[in-house]
Amino acid sequence: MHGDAHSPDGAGSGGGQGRVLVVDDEPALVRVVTRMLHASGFTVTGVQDGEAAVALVATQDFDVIVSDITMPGLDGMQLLRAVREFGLDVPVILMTGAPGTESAIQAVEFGAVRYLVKPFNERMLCDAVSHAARLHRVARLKRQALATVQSLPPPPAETQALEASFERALASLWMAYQPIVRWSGRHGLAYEALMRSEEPSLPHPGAVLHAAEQLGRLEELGRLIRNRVASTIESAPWELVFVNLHTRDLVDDALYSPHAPLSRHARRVVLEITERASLDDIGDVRPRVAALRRLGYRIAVDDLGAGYAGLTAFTQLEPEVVKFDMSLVRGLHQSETKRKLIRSLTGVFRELGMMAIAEGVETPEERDALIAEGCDLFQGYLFARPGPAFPTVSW
Ligand code: G
Ligand code: MN
Repeated sequence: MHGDAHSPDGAGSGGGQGRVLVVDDEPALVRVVTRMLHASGFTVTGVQDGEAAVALVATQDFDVIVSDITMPGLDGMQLLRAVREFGLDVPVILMTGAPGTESAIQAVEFGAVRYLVKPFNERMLCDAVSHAARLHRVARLKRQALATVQSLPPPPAETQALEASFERALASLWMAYQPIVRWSGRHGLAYEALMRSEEPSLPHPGAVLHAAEQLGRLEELGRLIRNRVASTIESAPWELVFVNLHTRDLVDDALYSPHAPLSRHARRVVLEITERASLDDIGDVRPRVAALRRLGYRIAVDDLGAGYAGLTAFTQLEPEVVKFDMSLVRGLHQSETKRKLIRSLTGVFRELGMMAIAEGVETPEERDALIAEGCDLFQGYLFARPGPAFPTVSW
């Protein structure tokens, strides 16, 4: 016996020369074959019918199967077929008193390794099984080689560091909430959920998102955010919660599942889709957005006026809500151009029946200019900074 048991591919692991399954309806033959193979260093399991053999190969690893052809119930040929249907490449040796040509052809088709014609002696048996065990080793090594060649090169140190940062960001992730208010009536309308993390190397939400993008983990991040919001939403004091989606979230099946934690609260949720990113890569935006509406979600276009997205995205989304980017709001009272823009936009969105929210309102002058131009829904540091659930408003 040589060192196969300790070979890196694990062939014959725990079984010396290998693990053999012996199948024959004659108990005496099972005993004899078992004794012979055992003497040559194989680990042997013996069973007396094809059904038992199928059950075993489905749950255990064998290097070789030695089976009688003619058995009551499931015979050797059917066993061979079942093994191949499992997708197993374990070699099968068929024992027979008299091999017919027909069954021989069939057996070869299903990958029987060889026939052992009874009666056979110990050497013939052990040679056949050793040969088959080696073939199985080759099959395993080929699979490993393929996996090695196909697998991506190990990530460079930079990616590993980014991965570690991202893991820490996920572990320390929390949701901040910022009020959205209706000025007339001093009424709290909604909270926008904003991702925050305590990871210093990813100091703002954009950095966390960028890391997720580079690591191919946007889906995971999006789900975590939505599930966090879902677990808090019941204690939200006002009607609505706004949740930012990454465009990639639009192709995550989990978003559309009625069983997803956030789906159960969809009627209280407005999903924000930013104008900063293009929707061109998402082929079927309309049916996706329609599916979200069927779940009960409403849609907001975020950062309006800041993006490169033309009208296409806007018409595809047909949002219930639009949010003016803070660059339009900043210094509004000092810019006639911005005032005109806000006035026209507010007017047209009112005609379209869409809610318009001004983001990033920082000063009373900006607020008053917005009010003068017909805007009534506000979000910004002037009213409340984002904070742990749920900050109160300073009017
Ligand atoms: O892309 P989106 O509009 O979702 O981003 C909102 C971001 O703007 C949040 O990170 C939030 O902290 C920030 N923010 C909210 N209100 C204000 C504000 O009044 N001024 C500034 N500069 N940033 C704000
Ligand atoms: Mn937003």
